Amino acid sequence: MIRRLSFTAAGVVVVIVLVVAFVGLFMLRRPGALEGTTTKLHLETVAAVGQANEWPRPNDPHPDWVGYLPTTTWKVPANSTIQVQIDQEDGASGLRNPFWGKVFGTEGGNMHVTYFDDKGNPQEGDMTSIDPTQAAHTFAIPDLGVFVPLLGVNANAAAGSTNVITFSFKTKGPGIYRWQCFVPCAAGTLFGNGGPMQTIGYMGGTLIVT
Ligand SMILES: [Cu+2]
Repeated sequence: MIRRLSFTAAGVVVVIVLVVAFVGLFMLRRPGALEGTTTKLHLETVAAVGQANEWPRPNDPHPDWVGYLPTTTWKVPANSTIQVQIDQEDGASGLRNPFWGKVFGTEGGNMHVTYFDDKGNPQEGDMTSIDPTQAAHTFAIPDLGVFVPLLGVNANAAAGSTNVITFSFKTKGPGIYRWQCFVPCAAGTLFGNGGPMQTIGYMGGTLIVT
């Protein structure tokens, strides 16, 4: 009887240790916030965080996940204009809802994009929308009405090419605003919406407005 009890107790301890390890190593582990408060966000979107050009994350627990880099938690001032540059290195996954191919909530209602055409030649221009099938990711802060589709790198562009997307938007009062990608870009997960789409530090995060 005592032996059976001690087996049970040992089993319970093992389960507790595993749960704590799971929570600590996988659920709570996430990149820290960008240091300081800034009005300029410079970000990189990649097909695999382990192969980023600008901000590699060597010890990331999911090196093959899509992600925004260097991190997805940013501090910005209230009632200010925030300038954003996104160096977009991923190919297109396509939007399930074509509505999100349109730009909303940026200053001027548009974005500036440098990209590569079907012949692989560099192009640039202001855009108010993109072909929804050509979206790699989106930058969206629903509570601020900001939605920016990020054009995927053309398959005919040279390997390692980057599209550069710039735009600005205005913050409102202090608070914590959730932001996320709306492209089901998590290849290999259910409907593309698992893994990095559900984990802070990859395709979603928080805008801390102070
Ligand atoms: Cu995405």
